[in-house]
Amino acid sequence: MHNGTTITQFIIEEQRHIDNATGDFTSLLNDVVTACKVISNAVNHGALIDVLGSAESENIQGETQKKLDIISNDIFLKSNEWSGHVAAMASEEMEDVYQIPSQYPRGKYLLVFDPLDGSSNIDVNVSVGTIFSILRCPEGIENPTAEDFLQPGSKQVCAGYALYGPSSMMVLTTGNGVNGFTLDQNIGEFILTHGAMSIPEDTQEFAVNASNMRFWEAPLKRYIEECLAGSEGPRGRDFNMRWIASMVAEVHRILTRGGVFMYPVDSKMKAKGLEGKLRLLYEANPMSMIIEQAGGMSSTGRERIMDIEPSDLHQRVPVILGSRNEVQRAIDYHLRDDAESAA
Ligand code: AHM
Ligand code: MG
Repeated sequence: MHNGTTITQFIIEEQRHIDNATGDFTSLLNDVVTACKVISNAVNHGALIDVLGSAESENIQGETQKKLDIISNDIFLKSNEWSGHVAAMASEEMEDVYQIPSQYPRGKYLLVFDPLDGSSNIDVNVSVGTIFSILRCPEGIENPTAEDFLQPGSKQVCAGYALYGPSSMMVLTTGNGVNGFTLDQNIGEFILTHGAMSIPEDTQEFAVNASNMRFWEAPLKRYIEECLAGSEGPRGRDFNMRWIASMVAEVHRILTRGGVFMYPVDSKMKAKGLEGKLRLLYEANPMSMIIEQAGGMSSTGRERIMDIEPSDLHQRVPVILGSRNEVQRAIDYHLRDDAESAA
């Protein structure tokens, strides 16, 4: 028998401190939590319910979709369209903004999500997750368009992720610190297990897909080469490397024991006119809010991610986030390199 704080209790208690709170936001978050429980259940059952493998379709980014990408996207839409709290939704898996069906009332929030991040891991039974972000719908807008979603990350009302790993967890911020909840499968509730999560300032662990190293820009190459040189190199200490290829799992590790995560822009992407791999609205902004709220730092290497004014719903950005002293060092290398090239 548990007697811990459920996520619902936690959210309601947080909202009590906010003047004029109507309860809309609490209800919206409850629906998001429900969606994540349903996705968690589908991920857990995997091959038993025939949800693994490719769907043989492509998303707007030209990436092959997994069956679970589409199932998770539908679960998110269906869980959140009916309540009257959401004005419109946008997802990594959909080209256009999702309008609330006409039989339902519209609310004051915009819901943005990556329904199943890291889904290339799903068939090999490695952790995946859901990432979400909540924005306010601009005043007076009845039918939100893509433009209404183009708000900098600093305007997010809430950001969170669900991690479907050895245990399912939900990690959440509403701008007042970061808290983690573990799903108790027996009672179907997320219970507060990781209060006030915070990221150590220093770390000896980095996460990057090093197979792309030859395509990177000079400052990132320098940063990683110095880490790899270990105690014999300029850093004078050994570093450890991890790469799960699942951003949610990577960020969760950093929130738990520190580290730095990097998905830089490289010359292959630039040749295709892309500014990175990860998406600003669905991945970079929500994760940046969580990382900053836990005392970490998040940057493209040249600017704070949450300051970027988005220009496109599916915009991509380079991402460097985690323990602040290492992120700051990577930024310094970028800025120094830029200054030298300009001189
Ligand atoms: P996805 O949204 O299509 O799953 O892509 C995002 C994922 C991140 O979770 C992860 O950090 C990265 O892609 C892994 O990329 P790679 O396969 O190049 O290592
Ligand atoms: Mg993703």
